[in-house]
Amino acid sequence: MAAALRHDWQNHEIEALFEQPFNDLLFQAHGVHRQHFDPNAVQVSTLLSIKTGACPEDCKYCSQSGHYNTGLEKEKLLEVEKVLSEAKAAREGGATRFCMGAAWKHPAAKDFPYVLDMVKGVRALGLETCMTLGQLSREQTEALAQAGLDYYNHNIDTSRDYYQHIISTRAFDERLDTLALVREAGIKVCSGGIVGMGESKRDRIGFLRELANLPQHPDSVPINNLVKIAGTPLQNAPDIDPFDFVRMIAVARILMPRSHVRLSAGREQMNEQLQSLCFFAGANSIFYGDRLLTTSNPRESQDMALFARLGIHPEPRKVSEDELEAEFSPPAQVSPLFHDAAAH
Ligand code: SAM
Ligand code: DTB
Ligand code: SF4
Repeated sequence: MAAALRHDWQNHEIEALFEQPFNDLLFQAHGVHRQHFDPNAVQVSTLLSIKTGACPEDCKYCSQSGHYNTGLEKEKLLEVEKVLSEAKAAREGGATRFCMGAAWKHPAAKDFPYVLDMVKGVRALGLETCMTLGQLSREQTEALAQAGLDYYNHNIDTSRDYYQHIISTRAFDERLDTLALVREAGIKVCSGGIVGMGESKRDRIGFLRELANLPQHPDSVPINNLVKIAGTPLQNAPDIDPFDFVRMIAVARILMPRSHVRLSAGREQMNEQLQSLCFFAGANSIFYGDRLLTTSNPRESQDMALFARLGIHPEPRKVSEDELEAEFSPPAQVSPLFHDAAAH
């Protein structure tokens, strides 16, 4: 029988997981993974930046912060129609979730009705919806839930102690406040962070401990490997040892056995062998599509080929109860990912 979920992890226990020999850690993580998931299924999400650049926050890793000169061209909030045509293309490509990100500290009242229309429109296409818009008020979380938003992404990014070295324009606890509002509104939580920002091993432990000890584990946990952006204070951050990156995935899997752990930004800088180790260690979600928000991602055809070589298939989208009640049938998804993987 699967062990009960824990929310009382101590630093020394997490440290002991990390300190195990690599093979022991991977064996344990993969065992946990198999207890809870099909080990050959990977959830596939596509990202779109719906409002780019000129962000008032000073996150030291980000191409979109207005505090640094990264040469990024800023863009106003995209038209709803444009977002829907991108979502359609993502669906045709085989994605089951569409994640929309905006470079805001928090959404402004004038933009919010458009954001709600995006949620409704993307959902009507038969895709799961995810938004990441910064800090939210209770009214906003409730309106998003009402519009049918499935997931809200709001990363804690690193340990509580290291946070102030990475972002000075907001406090760690404000992130937790928004996460609590998202949960209370009944929206699924997506929260994770970044490694490779010069953080210590202790910070990596503290970061995962913070997520695992939330009252409820995030449904989705993105682990990003820093994409170094010229012009940001972290442009020359030291690379994380690739085996330590795999260890992060493995420990996240053990601490949060039922959450999807996403191998997120930074895949383009990883070879396929490293990515497959991450899948073995318990990663079961990726960002799929040639672009992340402002940087590039492996080409779709490359990911399809990798899935096929590994015998991995995309995880089918779960149809929600209200959709079933409305006898909604999502458009038949002729997923090239699935067909390619099945052909091998
Ligand atoms: N502005 C909103 C916020 O910060 O909550 C949403 C968008 S923001 C770009 C979403 C997440 O993307 C960040 O929390 C961070 O974890 C990740 N991210 C941003 N830039 C990154 C980079 N250069 N490398 C890796 N991850 C990055
Ligand atoms: C997350 O954890 N990673 C995504 C998503 N949530 C919004 C963003 C990655 C951004 C990578 C850098 C860029 O493309 O700007
Ligand atoms: Fe703004 Fe989000 Fe980038 Fe921070 S991570 S600068 S909040 S877009």
